[in-house]
Amino acid sequence: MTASTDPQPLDVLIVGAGFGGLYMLYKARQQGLKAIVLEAAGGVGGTWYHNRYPGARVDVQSMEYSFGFDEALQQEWRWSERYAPQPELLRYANHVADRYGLRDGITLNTRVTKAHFDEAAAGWQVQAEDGRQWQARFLVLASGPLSTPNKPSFPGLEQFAGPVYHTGHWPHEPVDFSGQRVGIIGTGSSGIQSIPVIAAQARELTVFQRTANYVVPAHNRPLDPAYEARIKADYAGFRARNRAMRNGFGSELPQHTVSALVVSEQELEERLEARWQIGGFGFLGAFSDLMMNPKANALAAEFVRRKIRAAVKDPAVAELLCPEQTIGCKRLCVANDYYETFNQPHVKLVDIRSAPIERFTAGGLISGGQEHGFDALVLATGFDAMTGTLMRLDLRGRGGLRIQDKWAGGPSNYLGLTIAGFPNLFNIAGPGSTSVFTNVIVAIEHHVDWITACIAYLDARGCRTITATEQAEAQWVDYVNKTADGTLLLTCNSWYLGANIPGKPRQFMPLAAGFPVYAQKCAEAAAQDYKGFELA
Ligand code: NA7
Repeated sequence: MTASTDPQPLDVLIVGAGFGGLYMLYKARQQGLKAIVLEAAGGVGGTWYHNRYPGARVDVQSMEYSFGFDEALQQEWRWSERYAPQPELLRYANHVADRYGLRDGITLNTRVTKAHFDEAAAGWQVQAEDGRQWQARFLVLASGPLSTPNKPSFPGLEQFAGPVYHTGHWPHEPVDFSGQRVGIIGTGSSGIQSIPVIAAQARELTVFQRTANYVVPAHNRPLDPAYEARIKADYAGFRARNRAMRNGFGSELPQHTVSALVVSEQELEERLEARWQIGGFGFLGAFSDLMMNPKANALAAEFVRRKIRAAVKDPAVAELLCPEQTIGCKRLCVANDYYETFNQPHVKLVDIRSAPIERFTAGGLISGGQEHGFDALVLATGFDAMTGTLMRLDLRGRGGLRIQDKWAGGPSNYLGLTIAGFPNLFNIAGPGSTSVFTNVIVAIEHHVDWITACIAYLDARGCRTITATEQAEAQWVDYVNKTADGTLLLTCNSWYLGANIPGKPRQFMPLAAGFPVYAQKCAEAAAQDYKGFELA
């Protein structure tokens, strides 16, 4: 790379203006560091900028899925619903950018394509798609674990004459499906949230399902003012209690320590029903062993299948909607009215597992020898998760080491934050950390606090670089793998495992140890003068 556009090297260059990048910029500036954010999109908000499909909303409750770093912010901001819808989350991201004066540090419409470590300068040379360049001591990748949409190469898709939308890259102009026949492929969280909303608009909706998924009710509703007032009376305490939870949220629900296998049939039913009535991810916490013991898991799975059979009038459709895999192995979906949508006469379910998609035509697709016609297509086919965005970047560490070579067999890093051979680089909410298993804002705040404390430590000691050692990294990868080994998370084809992307190495990417254990390990490494790192 040649000379920098800005001759003054930055302290910190941050990639991505989602919640991770926004908080990183705020915190770096608070610490007196010269920092900027480069963002490929035309606005801030990351996930909530791109995922504007009908029905998009967060699956962690709004009072929890929000920043806790500033008491004034959390007191003043008001969520309208139990689970905030996408437009409100985007407004929140914009509010954060404005409130803390972050805009002048964010360059939009700037896709970083190259980042090379420069040994002589002990820093990073970063280049955007259009050739602009920057130099920075530290590079922070806040590009998100779910930011590269997965667009499968269906045979003949280019033949299809109508518009094709991806839920993770939804247009900014309103999309009106009124009077149209719509086809949708994919029944993960995005498909499941959008299907009831698209069904309410479209003349006909055909859902192409490869794997049925478990959906627990969201019971979404306007936020109860009494609940809001109670949380805000001690928001700091609420945040602390949530940080002590395995997933960084859900402290309002009692922790069950009982096995599903030791209770009576009646008690089993009552406890699962009570959690079903509450709604949300807490369903899997109804018993202590639902995610550890296959027999316990099967009882919860069968409970949900009974709910599906009760909700869906056509028994054949109900059977198709009943998932077979372990419940909770793929991410549980939290939504309103999903199963009931299939009772509407204009909503059709097509099983593309038994009748795979053969090819697209100008007016639809052919599966199992049968043509299904539609005017518009929605791909709710998910993301090249956790590693997809980094692996598309020309990212090179010491000695020109390419991330594509380093991670050819799957991601490896230390503490989920730093990569051996890539000095002064930090990754927020990426693989090897609790990331997507946590309320991701808790994960982000923890990572940013750790990174900025690390930079302060280095500066105080006059150190120019920090690099994870190969040995510490190997031990960490081993720990991440072992933590997943004891669970049911390896029993299905999930995006956590990379199984949704053909050819992607199968490796369980997030850390399943739980947030408190993870945070403690990160704190211990820091407290022991950055154990597992080389400081120079
Ligand atoms: P997901 O959860 O990865 O769901 C993608 C869906 O698309 C899922 O039903 C897939 O079926 C289906 N899919 C993917 N590729 C294909 C092909 N080639 N053919 C047919 N069907 C396919 O993505 P989401 O966007 O819904 O959610 C991602 C996360 O965002 C979510 O977990 C929350 O954390 C927020 P499969 O199950 O692979 O058979």
